[in-house]
Amino acid sequence: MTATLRAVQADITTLQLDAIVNAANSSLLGGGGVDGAIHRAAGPELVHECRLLGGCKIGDAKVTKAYRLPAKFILHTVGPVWRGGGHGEADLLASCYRRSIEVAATKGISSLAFPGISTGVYGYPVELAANVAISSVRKALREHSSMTEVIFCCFSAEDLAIYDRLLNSAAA
Ligand code: AR6
Repeated sequence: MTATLRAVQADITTLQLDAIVNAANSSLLGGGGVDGAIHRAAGPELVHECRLLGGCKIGDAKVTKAYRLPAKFILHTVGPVWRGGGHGEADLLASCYRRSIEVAATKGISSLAFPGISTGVYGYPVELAANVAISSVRKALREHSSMTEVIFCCFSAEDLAIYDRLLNSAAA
């Protein structure tokens, strides 16, 4: 089966899919941006479960339940801080997308949405990050045929325009 890959503009906490991905920090204990929004919407049980996970390395992903969210699970991944691009940022960011899909597959998750990991507080330029995101997801989907729907959830219209353009170009 080929998964549908598309971009939408939305608040990721509202999406009714098997799972949403959180752009967390390595403590997994919450923060600002999408992480803060997810913790607020999921409720306080989420941080209790996160405390048991012992943190998460940059480029890795861990899974929790989604509590009060419409989704069933949350994949928590930790993106790299942008330091100019010469510090392995692209490989680490690609790993976030790959590991999220790998961990999702172990839970039988077949639909999930990603935010623009690292493109907020962590400063990764959006278009460079979107190229990494799209190519990493396409590659991972070739190995996880149980995944049927992957959404790139953009917070702004500008980010959505970038994703739409890249998804429609053969080079992405
Ligand atoms: N729905 C979808 N996307 C959102 C939402 C939302 N509700 N809120 C923000 N975004 P950021 P990072 C977008 O800063 O760069 C946290 O404090 C936002 O516009 O949330 O990976 C963590 O604890 C941007 O495109 O994540 C870490 O310390 C994208 O989500 C640190 O920030 C990611 O922005 C992680 O930084």
